[in-house]
Amino acid sequence: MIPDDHPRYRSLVARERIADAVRSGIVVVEGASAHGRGEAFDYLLGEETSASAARAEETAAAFLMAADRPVISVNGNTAALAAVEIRDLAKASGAAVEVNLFHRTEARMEAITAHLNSAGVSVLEGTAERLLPLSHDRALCLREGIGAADVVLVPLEDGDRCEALVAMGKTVITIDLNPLSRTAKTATVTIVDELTRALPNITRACREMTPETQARLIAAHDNTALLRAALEQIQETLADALD
Ligand code: PTJ
Repeated sequence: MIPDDHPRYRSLVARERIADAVRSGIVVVEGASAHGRGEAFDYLLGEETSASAARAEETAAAFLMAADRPVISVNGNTAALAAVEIRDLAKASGAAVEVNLFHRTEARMEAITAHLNSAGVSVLEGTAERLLPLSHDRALCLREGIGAADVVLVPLEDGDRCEALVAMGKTVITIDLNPLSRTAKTATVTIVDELTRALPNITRACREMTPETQARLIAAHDNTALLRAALEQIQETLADALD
């Protein structure tokens, strides 16, 4: 039991969810390590959505709403932490949801799909094909899902699939607390924010999007500026740490 007046309540609940999901096979042990890395970067970012992250979230919503075939790619960590938030974003944006795993087994595919279904997410199913030029199982995706998508949201991603999707001409949006990761540097839109803070903000922006705002955000988008702002945020946190 985590007392709700604990100063690190939110972080402890997230950690508990990851631990439970490791026990149920939804998250791999490596996913717990990825979560810890995210926590460390979140500390350095001040554990709140910065102005530049909020801008990235609005821009992500603009790209999702402008897409013909948007897809949200879900891995174990994302399913464990944010199944309900994924449901809400899928509904607000019209995006399809596909499970795509680095550590892929049929048992995990089924467990994650069942977990998402129980949160009200409708998950694309079918026969996955090796459609991406990658030697690992993230290459496996659905022809009518990620294969045909023009915009793909890939939270907590590893870099080479992001690169492959961009090379295929797709717009790739990522959510990654590490602004130095290969994914962060390669994606079209990088949201340097915590997953469960970022998703509701994107959903709200999708619901409120107007054609004018959508066009303005897409035209003005500069991912390097967003990454630079995230690094400046970390520098500020460090500079103010002992004040
Ligand atoms: O479920 P699978 O088999 O597909 O495996 C998923 C993991 C996460 C194990 C796999 O994709 C992986 O190894 O990812 P990486 O390369 O560790 O990248 C994960 C990135 O997400 C890291 O840069 C973390 O800082 C970041 N991250 C971790 N937790 C969060 C996060 N970013 C946003 N919100 C979080 N809660």
